[in-house]
Amino acid sequence: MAIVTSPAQPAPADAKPSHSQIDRTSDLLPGGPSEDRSSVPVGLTSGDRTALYRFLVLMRTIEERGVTLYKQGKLPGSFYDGRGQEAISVGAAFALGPDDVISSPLIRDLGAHLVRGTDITELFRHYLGRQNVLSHGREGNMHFGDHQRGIVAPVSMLPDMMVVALGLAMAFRMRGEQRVALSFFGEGATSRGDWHEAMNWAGLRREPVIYVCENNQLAYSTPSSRQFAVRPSERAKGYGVAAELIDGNDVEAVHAAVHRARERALSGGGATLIEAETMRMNGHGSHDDASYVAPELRAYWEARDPLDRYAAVVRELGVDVDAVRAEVSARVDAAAEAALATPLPDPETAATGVFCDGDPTELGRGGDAPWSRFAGWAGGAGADGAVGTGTADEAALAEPDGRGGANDAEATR
Ligand SMILES: Cc1ncc(C[n+]2csc(CCOP(=O)(O)OP(=O)(O)O)c2C)c(N)n1
Ligand SMILES: [Mg+2]
Repeated sequence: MAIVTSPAQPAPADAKPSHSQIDRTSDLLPGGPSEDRSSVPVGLTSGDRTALYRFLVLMRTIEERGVTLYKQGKLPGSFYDGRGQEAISVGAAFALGPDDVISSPLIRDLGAHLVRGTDITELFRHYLGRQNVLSHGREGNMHFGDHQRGIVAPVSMLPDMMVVALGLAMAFRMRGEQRVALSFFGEGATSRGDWHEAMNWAGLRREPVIYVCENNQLAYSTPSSRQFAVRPSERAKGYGVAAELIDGNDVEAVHAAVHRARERALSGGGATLIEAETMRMNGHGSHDDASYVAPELRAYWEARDPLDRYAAVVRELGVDVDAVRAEVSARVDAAAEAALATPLPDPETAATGVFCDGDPTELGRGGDAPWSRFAGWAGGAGADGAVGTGTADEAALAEPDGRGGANDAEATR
């Protein structure tokens, strides 16, 4: 039987829209089928919700400071941030278990590092090119990871880390380990060949991998309407990969979708692509004023700011959001000041650390993962309900009200 792929009636010669029509703002606004979203919160305690809010505020506050430092000429290169997209990396990382691996957080995904407990003074030292444990002052962008925290450092070629995540997932499946790999990437990266190769293999072999596509409407200055005819979550069917289109500005929707994808992966159901719809609220980097973004598009998303929306949720729980913001702001101030007072690396060390010295460190720390809300259930370091115990930053984020612990009555998992 013939498969008809073209319309029965030929399109009139003048039907092809012009670029100006393609680029009209209304094409970029959510509506129609994309409004069909699912957001079932999974097992979040009030302590979890408070922690999620703090992580959102922490990411926003750190990145606002980064932009300021760049504009003051104190931060070399450029600064890349995820303003407006905080709910995605925070919500996704928060849904992972202690053995799961992130490969990798990219330039909009600082929240994933924060959830796993990266020290924010070290982070500012890294941004500023000072001596630090993350990159030793070798660069100031987001190219760092932490094997002990189960984070693989990214390379810039997009979306190569999808393929690395796939390899990790294959290894987990072949070894019979109950672990998943999660990869972040933008919608622009789905136009590259590697995306198709990774999706094909993930679907074919039912790998335990979670792909989180951040559809922030733009790839540098190119709108999605000039990137592809079919959105990534709809394309997933063609590869045998489960897909969800979600509201990327709703941290609990992101958390729930990643939770579902993880359950699917661990039960042999294979890969999931989550397309999280959002908006990049700043330029591609701080050097880009994003003057090509229509003001009404920005206003539409500003009214759906993920922090404002979640502040309304946690206020209902009795959280003093102003106090959280003030506390986070003070911590970020202190971290930035400490980083500014840190010396640059010794030029004599420029060639050290280029190649791996000694044995590679283990990827992830299993049930001893202090960052994981699942650690308590696994009998690990989180059993006291703390977010994490590894650093002063983690301790400052800890909530004493039983977040994620084994005895928490609100936890449904
Ligand atoms: C293979 C490849 N080509 C080009 C680039 C340069 N580049 C870096 S970010 C970017 C835009 C990516 O857009 P998207 O994937 O939508 O991510 P976003 O920046 O919106 O988060 C480009 C073209 C790259 N890093 N890798
Ligand atoms: Mg994009």
